[in-house]
Amino acid sequence: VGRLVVVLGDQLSLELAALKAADPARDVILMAEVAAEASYVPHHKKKVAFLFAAMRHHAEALRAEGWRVHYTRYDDADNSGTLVGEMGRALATYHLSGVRICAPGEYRLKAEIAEWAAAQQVPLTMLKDDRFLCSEAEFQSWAKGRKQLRMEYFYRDMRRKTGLLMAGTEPEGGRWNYDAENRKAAQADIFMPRPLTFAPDAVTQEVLELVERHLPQNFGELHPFGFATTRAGALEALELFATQALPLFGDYQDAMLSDAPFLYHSVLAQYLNAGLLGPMEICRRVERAYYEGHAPLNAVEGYIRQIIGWREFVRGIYWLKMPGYTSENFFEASRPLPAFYWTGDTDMHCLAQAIGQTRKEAYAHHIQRLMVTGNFAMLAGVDPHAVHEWYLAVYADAYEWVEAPNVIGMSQFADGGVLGSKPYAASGNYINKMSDYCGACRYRVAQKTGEGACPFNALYWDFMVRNREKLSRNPRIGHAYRTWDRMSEGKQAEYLDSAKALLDRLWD
Ligand code: FAD
Ligand code: DLZ
Ligand code: SF4
Repeated sequence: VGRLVVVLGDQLSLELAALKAADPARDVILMAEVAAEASYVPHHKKKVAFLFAAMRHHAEALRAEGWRVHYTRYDDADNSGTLVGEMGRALATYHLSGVRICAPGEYRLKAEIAEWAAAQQVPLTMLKDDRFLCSEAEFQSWAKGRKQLRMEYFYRDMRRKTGLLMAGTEPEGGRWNYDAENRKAAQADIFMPRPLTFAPDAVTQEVLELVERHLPQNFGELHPFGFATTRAGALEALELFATQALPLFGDYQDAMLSDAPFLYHSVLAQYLNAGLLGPMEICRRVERAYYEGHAPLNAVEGYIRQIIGWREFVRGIYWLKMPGYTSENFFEASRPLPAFYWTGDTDMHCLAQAIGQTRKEAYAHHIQRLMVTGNFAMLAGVDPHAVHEWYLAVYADAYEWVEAPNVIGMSQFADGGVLGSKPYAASGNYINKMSDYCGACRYRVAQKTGEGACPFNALYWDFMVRNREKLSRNPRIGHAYRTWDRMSEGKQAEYLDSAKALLDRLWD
């Protein structure tokens, strides 16, 4: 008797471990579009459309390879609405003996499937997802006994393990990290290649109509839709990035410009996280650009670090800390998320830009996520769980295993310093340095307090003062409190009064 092989919406790879272990003659593959997955947060319409269209194309690719695929469409009359419901139905329909699946990326779904199988007495084989370079067990043994978990040391081990940018046992160029050469501010007249866009084919068109019909309340704009929905398209997008944008990726990695949503970023995370591309093939392609002399070492090293360093590191932290990680709240922040996070309707130009492009593209780059939307929510004292649910909904690349450590840990410091060593709190000055936003803003970045002052300025000090007890022992923050203590009482009161006035207005 054959088995049911389940392929989840973010497991769209023909190399998946669950397929390698399966038998096309006897086993049946299940793929299912279900309401439970489409609605556990109000996912961006483009995210759902991308995933469903990519799932449908992948089902075709599997059939072309000789697999028998049972595919549940979202609007099938007998769709039970959950993945375990569809698994139960398929087991009965095909008289199969059990389920084989690669471990889901999210704790929630992994637990649900395991509980269902135990309750139904369905034999379940959950395989390690070998699309990652570092397994959960490897990360745990790396983390064990370390007082602090720091990405940089983990990253060096990943360089050694993969051999990427290695000259024997030494790092290429003699240094592990070239960030000192990165992080330039951008000017509006630099040339920027746009990421490739793809005209929807008939399969994708049908999905777009489905999303419009069934998920009209979800966040974001569905049209125009230009994501690749096949592996071939994703490979083209990788090629364009490696040849056009990569050379300046490092220089402008932290820059922000009005109406330039992508700059020199790769916009590949949605393909990588869904399985259309693999981390090593991306890194090898990028590494080749260095050895062939097309891209400098600072760009190539910086890019590879994001994938084999940060991406693997945050996944390790996720599995180390779950369950419970998404409820952490170090600062005990409890305010609701301001409504403009959903509409983009705010006079703060930096936030209007970051949220506006998020609505349009289901995309914002790292510094927008960290230093604009993330920073503001932390300074304003928003409940980190609400912030987490927003990020999980609005980005095409968002799955909890990668989103939660970035939001709860890196951006909100809600884990108290497991992932990062200090909060990424910044006043308007940082945003002004790294962007052209402030010149187009109704607020004045140089004005610290009072009507017309940049809200980040007073909120920054309010945040620091509010959390002094929790932060003052942190050696990387002490200097900020020394600055505060040197201010006159009158100045301090102006900051705190301005912040109070701003906070009183935020939730009107
Ligand atoms: P590039 O800038 O071109 O970077 C290359 C690749 O490196 C990305 O595709 C991604 O795979 C990887 N990468 C870079 N930084 C990180 C990081 N910090 N963690 C993990 N991978 C990284 N990334 C997600 O994939 N999904 C998320 O839901 C997500 N949520 C985030 C939330 C916040 C608050 C922050 C600060 C960051 C978040 N990130 C997330 C990380 C990063 O912002 C995105 O990976 C990146 O913006 C995706 O765009 P890109 O493909 O153009 O990336
Ligand atoms: C994100 C998502 C969505 C929107 N829809 C589906 C779906 O209908 N069917 C499916 O198999 N997977 C979907 N996914 C991806 C899953 O939520 C993802 O596999 C888990 O979150 C684990 O990472
Ligand atoms: Fe943002 Fe302040 Fe600059 Fe306006 S002035 S764009 S609110 S940082």
